[in-house]
Amino acid sequence: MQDCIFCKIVAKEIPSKGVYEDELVYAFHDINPVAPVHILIVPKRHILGIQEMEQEHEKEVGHMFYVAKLIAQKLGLAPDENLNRGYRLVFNVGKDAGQSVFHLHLHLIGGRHMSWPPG
Ligand code: DGP
Repeated sequence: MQDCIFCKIVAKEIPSKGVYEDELVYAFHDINPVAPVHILIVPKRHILGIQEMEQEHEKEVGHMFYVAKLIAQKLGLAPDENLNRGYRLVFNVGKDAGQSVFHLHLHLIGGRHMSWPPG
């Protein structure tokens, strides 16, 4: 999609620090990390956000979670047998929730202790 920053990142027209890529998704480091690890997982196909998700997008959205798990394992964030460590997976949906880029993306955040509820 024209003028979509994440479409341009997927197309490598804008540089990014990639960590994973396959036919459905691309994952890269967030430019403005909120934790020691902050990765964005985006579908290659332009989807505005979860607010515009259709059933036909289930494959991509499900895959985004699986890829998040693989990246978290690779980066040493996966919970151990006592469920210590861990990470957070977040979709911001709409402006009140903090969505600022309107191309679907899953935040993978970790490497520090996190509190609940989020701000
Ligand atoms: P959200 O607020 O949920 O829409 O998250 C958008 C994220 O995208 C935000 O954490 C900052 C990140 N971001 C915005 N522009 C760029 C960019 O050009 N490169 C990278 N790597 N991240 C970006």
